Amino acid sequence: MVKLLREGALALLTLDRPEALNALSFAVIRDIGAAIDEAAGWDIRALILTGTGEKAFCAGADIKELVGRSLMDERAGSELGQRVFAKLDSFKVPSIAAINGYAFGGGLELAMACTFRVASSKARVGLPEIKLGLIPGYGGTQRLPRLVGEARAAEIALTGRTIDAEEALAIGLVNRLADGDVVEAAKAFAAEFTGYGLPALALARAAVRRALDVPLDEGLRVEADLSTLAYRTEDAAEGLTAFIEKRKPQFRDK
Ligand code: CO8
Repeated sequence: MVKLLREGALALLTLDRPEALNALSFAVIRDIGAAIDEAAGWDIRALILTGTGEKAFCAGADIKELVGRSLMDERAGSELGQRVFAKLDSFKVPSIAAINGYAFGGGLELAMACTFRVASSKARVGLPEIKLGLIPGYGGTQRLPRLVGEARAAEIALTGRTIDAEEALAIGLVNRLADGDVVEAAKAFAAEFTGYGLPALALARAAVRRALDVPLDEGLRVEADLSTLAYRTEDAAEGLTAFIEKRKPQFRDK
């Protein structure tokens, strides 16, 4: 139900359940977790996620599985999704959701757990859980405000309305719109950062991720610590020397 491929420096994870618009059954969520664990052992510089078919990235949690569960099962289900999606958030290299169509509910939550989002012009996203009498349970209420601000996030979660690709770009929910094939656009986006050293990429990501979690003075302390760490890398010595010698740096991920 999930395909994992390696293409040079990239891993490509594809949700492969087109007959259900790539909906997230609990088995699919477990498969995503296993695929992320497998990709973590690969020598890669970015991970791209997408969905099979023309129509959907992912239509959300498998609604048919959500009926008639116990309170404890419901909580465990939410925690499973949160845990698996957190693996993306903390994955060793940046991840990009290539949103090729619908990304609703858990599908948008999956995309939001990625570092970046690229959307096709026909992408449609939203958190429609409210229409089912539910609320998001895979991180949506926490990650959406961090991306688009509290007022917009509340509006999106409380109305359950559908957001088109242009609006998603305008509010910062996606980073880029794809002119043509969205996976190709995601690969082109990845190429903008995969040439840099992995230590600096990881430190920059870690510092930015802390920004909205801690008060400014603490965040600035984190930045001072992490930027000092960056100076200590061999890549920094190479980058600074290469600038002075007017040549292209050869980063070695050290
Ligand atoms: N779950 C299961 N099956 C689905 C889902 C889904 N989320 N979405 C679509 N499907 C299935 C349909 O049942 C249909 O199957 P079948 O042909 O066997 O009836 C097939 O996929 C095609 O779907 P449609 O015929 O509906 O296709 P349309 O193009 O007409 O509509 C839509 C596309 C608008 C995306 C529509 O399918 C839709 O509204 N889907 C549901 C979207 C939604 O509400 N998603 C949120 C789900 S809730 C959620 O994600 C909560 C996450 C956290 C919960 C924590 C719990 C532990």
